[in-house]
Amino acid sequence: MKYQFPENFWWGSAASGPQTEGVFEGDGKAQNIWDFWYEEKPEKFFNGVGPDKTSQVYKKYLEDIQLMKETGHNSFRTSIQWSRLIPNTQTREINQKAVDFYNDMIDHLLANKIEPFMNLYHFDMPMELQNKGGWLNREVVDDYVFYAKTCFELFGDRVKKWFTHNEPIVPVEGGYLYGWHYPDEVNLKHGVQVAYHEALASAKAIEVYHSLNLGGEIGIVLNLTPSYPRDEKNEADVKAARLVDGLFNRSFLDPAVKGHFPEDIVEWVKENDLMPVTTPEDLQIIADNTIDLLGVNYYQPRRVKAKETPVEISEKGILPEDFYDIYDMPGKKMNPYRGWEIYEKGIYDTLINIKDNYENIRCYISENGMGVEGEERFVNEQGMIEDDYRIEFVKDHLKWVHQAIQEGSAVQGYHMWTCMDNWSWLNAYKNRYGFIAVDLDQDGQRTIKKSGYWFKELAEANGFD
Ligand code: BGP
Repeated sequence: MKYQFPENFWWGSAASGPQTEGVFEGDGKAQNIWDFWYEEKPEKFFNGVGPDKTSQVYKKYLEDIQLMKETGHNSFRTSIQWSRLIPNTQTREINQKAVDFYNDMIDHLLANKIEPFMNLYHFDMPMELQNKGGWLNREVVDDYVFYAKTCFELFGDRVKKWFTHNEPIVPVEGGYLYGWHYPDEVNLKHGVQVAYHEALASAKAIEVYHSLNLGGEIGIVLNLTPSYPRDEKNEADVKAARLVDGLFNRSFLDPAVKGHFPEDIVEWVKENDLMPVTTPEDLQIIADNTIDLLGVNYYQPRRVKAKETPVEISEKGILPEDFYDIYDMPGKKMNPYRGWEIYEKGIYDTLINIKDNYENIRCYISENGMGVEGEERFVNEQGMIEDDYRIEFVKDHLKWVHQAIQEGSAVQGYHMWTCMDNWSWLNAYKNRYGFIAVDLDQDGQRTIKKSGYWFKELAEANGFD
């Protein structure tokens, strides 16, 4: 069977500033929460590798753009680093070196026929702003809007696809529940306030973007994790799965597309005394400024069952897990390295949900990928990593994307996580995701993997057999 994709389908990959650029003397970048956390607790990071030693894209971007061409990219997403562009959040002075860097990268991408998609916030709160509470502090929403406007004005003449956040639920989970992000608190009430401010910041940035009439589109990138009940006939399981879907997916998807928070979740938040501080004007701004385009990151499903284990509420207050249990489904297919289930049909279910329940808004797969540890063992005699498992993974997901298109989904493209192996927060370089290998011992030397060459054929044929 031939899987042919619509004309002008976006083929490419995604990355982020903080995971790729690196920190160099004299670059004028200020600390963000990752630079700070690494300085404070380097032992938390896999093999002690921190955000300074990323893939050196700040220095190597010209070479990298050629590699993107060689791997079939017609589009590429990264993010601007807030702490690079506006190092001093008091004076709000712009770092000209950052402007020159992003300008040159954007210009070279365009000259090589690779459309730049630009994200604004990818987990990288400037440390100065975190010191006043980060997303917990309402003032930071205004700081963010200033940052967003600055980016639109500087780069919006050429960048026509913007995203306000990448996976805004993750800073909530990571920073306020599960300890993967600074400030490493356990406090759901704070988490709810953070989520609210992120959603508000997104709507305000969209308002500014549209008012500037730059002729492009703006959206948000969400990690939509379809929630499946253990047993569809068991009401308690279904109810638990619905709550989980509300907390982790609809909490951002609904305000982004429909302009309001989901009623069942608002109720739940009220019942559990977690209401954030809001104003009626905020809710109007959220209602009036919905997205043009949705990025969907899809890695894994969530399997859920009704709460079976006893709930012990600690002094830290309630947690989402007090209301459900994770269902460890027997026989599920796993990526053993990352510990994530591989469920290809989840990408289709997500796209169909968007088609049926979210106005079939224009969307694209903004991340999908497979992190594998120890890929050196797949290097062949020519020095190339033969990552056939990754090719299979992509094909198996694309078949379902294709199916969704047949059924009317407005999905516009597919971006892999990621272009070249990059630094992934606490996991650092543990799991490699790239089309292109990066050798940290050889000054970040790049080598295209088998999947990278395959992706070029895929993009050129706009499909595969
Ligand atoms: C996504 C993030 C990326 C990247 C990826 C892989 O959620 O948007 O920034 O980190 O996941 O994550 P990990 O390294 O945790 O496997």
